[in-house]
Amino acid sequence: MAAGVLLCVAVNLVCLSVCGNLVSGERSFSIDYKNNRFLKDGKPFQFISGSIHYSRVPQYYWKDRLMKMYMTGLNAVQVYVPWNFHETVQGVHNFTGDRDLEHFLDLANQTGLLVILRPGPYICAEWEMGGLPAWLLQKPNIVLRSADADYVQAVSNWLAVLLPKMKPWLYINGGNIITVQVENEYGSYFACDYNYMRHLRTLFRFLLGEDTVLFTTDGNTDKEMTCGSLEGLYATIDFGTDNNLTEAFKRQRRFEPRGPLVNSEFYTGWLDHWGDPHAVVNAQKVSRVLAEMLTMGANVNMYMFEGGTNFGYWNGADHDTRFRSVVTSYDYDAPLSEAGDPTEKLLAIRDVIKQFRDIPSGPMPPATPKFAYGFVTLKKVGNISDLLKTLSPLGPVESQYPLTFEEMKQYYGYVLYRTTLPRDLSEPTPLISPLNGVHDRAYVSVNGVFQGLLERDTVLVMNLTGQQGDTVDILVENMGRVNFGSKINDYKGLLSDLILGKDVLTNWKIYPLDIDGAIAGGWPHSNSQKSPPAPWKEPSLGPVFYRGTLQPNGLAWDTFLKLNEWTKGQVWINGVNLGRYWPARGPQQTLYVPGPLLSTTQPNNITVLELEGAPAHLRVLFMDRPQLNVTAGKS
Ligand code: 6GJ
Repeated sequence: MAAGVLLCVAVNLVCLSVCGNLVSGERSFSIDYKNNRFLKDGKPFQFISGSIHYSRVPQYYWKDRLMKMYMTGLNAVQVYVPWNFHETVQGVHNFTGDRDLEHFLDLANQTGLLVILRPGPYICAEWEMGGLPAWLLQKPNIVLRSADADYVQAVSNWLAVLLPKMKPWLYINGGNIITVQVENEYGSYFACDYNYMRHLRTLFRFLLGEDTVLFTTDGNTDKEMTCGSLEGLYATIDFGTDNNLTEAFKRQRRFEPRGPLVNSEFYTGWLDHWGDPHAVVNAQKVSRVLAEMLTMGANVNMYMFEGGTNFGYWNGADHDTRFRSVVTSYDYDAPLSEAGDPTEKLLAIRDVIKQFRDIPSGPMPPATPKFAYGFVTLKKVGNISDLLKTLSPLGPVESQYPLTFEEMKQYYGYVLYRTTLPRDLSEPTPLISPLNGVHDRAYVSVNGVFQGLLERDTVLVMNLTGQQGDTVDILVENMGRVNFGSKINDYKGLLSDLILGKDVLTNWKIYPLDIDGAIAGGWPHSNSQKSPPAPWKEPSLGPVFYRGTLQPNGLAWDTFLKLNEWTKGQVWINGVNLGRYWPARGPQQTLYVPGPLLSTTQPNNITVLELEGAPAHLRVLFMDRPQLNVTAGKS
């Protein structure tokens, strides 16, 4: 009897180690180093995945997008978790509504999609500061993405909140998360701090358990793979359509001689910066290279599959030779458009996947209906300088010298800096930030009259005129913090003194502006908070608020807002901050308006902050299609 029991136990142990829990019927997901593949429940598994960012799609559309991804034949989705989206204010965690990550995971599970989770804590993603919360910059000279004690403490506190929420969602625990990425392309960061990565590995292991498949992703160079990979974390690589596949996967093999081939970010498109041409990637090229990788047995995640939108102030920026802010649309020329519409690229990808696995039978869910609601004429509410009681109810902070957004403990949007002219300026007198310290755009008015702007790296001087004692208002806009490279500790506001002629401007009144809070409270549409009618009707230059209403017509369909001949600003509809517009630069000319945010019965409140100059007609247009590819001067 004893021998029989021992034999049975021995067989079980052998089977468990070779086949992965077949015996117990438990769920398992692991790496089969012998046969260079993943195993799911003991069987060979190849993921065909697509990236979707829940933080860029309103919750009411999550199921729609996931269903379209499933019907394309994907068996997994790859998801970033932006730390600053969930802990915008230090110590205050928000996982509700559009931030309800577990609801998103559940919808993916219901749809039959596994999840590749990428919780960072840094994620890049053309997201504000690469997902890191700006309050980290409270500590001057903090070394982000390193073993810096303050940074590591904040990271540990965050992951101690997030990862226990994720543990039940692990596939091995009954959920749908099959693998978890540690950090993001760490090899592309200057610090190359192995102690930081070791700390993350310890944290992830402790909080998720020893059996989770943890991995890293790095760019297609030896240096990046060297600094980004770490023993115990499976090293994967990312590259687009213009790379030599054999060479790229040979590079991955140099770091993972055994195990599955994985391209964690196969670029199906690319991002747009304001002022650059709209980026596109050829659909045939994408489908051809995808077919080649799947033929090699590689696991592929398509970045992006559904890009979505940088609502509010969530866009990031790049800083290579100069600061370049990412546009509001994250369409990315992805297989699903920003509005979730299937494209020719999606159909081409589906045709490829059909060659490798059965795809679900049934129709591809169609594009959501779009409606052209037509023109709305806005009315002027007032100059931002005249609205400070509403927008900055606690009043200004007084300081001899300018304070940054971070010192003001306001991290996003706009801050108004006010001082007075130190002397008469009968001749145009240069105003400069000698250390290029305007982060990122400053709109300058004297006694409420707009006189021009300064822009980081681009417009470093402007001329002022006026009389001693005149009020100088400088509205500074955070255009999004750098999300890639060594400049991610991207402080905002007036980072250095402003010099006017020979004078250093001092004695500042600095107004943090809670525009979103005022609008959420009903301003400027509600009677109780309606601003007095502007003394004049025609638009004026500089930062001015306008309002209007889109009358309901019984439909709440997606639409696209075009601000033709407007210059640059921000739009809110029914209290939702749709993001930035900048038709004067492009290439984005329309803002995506998700239908469900519109009312079918009540007037839809439109609020526009125009920063430079509105057209005389004050009209905006709701169209039934997007326009993302018209760059200024190149239309
Ligand atoms: C990835 O690295 C990143 O992991 N990536 C891009 N990198 C730009 C590198 C410039 C030298 S562009 C699109 C993606 C996402 O940012 C992703 O988060």
